[in-house]
Amino acid sequence: MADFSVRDVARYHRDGFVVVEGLLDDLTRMRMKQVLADLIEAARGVTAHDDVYDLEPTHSPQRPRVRRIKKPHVVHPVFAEFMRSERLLAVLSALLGPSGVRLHGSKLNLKAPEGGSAVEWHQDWAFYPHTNDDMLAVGVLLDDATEQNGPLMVLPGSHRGPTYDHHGPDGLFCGAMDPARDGLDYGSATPLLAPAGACSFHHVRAVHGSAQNRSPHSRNLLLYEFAAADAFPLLGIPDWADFSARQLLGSPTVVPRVVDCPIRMPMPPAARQGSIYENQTALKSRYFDAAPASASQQST
Ligand SMILES: O=C(O)CCC(=O)C(=O)O
Repeated sequence: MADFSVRDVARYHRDGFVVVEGLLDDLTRMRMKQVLADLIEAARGVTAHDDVYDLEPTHSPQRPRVRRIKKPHVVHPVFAEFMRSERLLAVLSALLGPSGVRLHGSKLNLKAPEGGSAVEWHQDWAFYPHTNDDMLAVGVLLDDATEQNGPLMVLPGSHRGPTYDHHGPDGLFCGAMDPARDGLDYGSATPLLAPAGACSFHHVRAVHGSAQNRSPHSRNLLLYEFAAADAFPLLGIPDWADFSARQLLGSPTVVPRVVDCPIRMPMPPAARQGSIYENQTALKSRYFDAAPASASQQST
């Protein structure tokens, strides 16, 4: 069982992130990696982004390159089981407070060796503002996170700052901050380096991003987004049954807790929707190198 202490909770509130080693046991991690390998193999027959796959620009049937598995908790039970594990829920409860815990969403971001895509600086809060900001993302390391393989990086303390503009020059939401405009010292970001099996927890307002994978090893990161049960989405609840089914801890409520937080709405929507990678193609001044382009690129 992983070590998680009151000091970790304090560190999370101070820095906007914390890393807990050993939360995911090796056996489950190996099962997840096998499921992932099978999904990548099956992507040989996929030519365009769909409900499961977001593809790298360099993807081809001969050399399948997947950038993201969408909603892994729906795609395979191994990913649904871990998010309900007692050890993970105990940490979430300590970080999100007494109202309970609701899953907001999940994704599995893949960075293939030598070139897996970068993710530009952003705040998750800019995508899905809620009535309060007791929300976070858990990054489950399926592989070691190293300096070279494009680890998640977070600007410490940024979760207590403004909500930055994530709109492009055309006025549409683009899911990325403009490094030429924001004046932040991105060089001071902390890379969340840890051995496989560790989990990182970053606050929904923390500024974060990650570079291309420059190593010969894969960097596969399973992400779950969680909210306090009394945080309600400002963009609305299209399906109450689904919303309720995603509550993993605590009693159901119809009473949102409302807290004064800096909010920007992700409107009008991005020109290229589907995933953050697609949204961010609208950004003019990138901080990280873009993935190499390819004629086989197709978007949904
Ligand atoms: O995969 C990564 O390194 C970053 C992912 C991320 O921040 C996101 O998908 O919102």
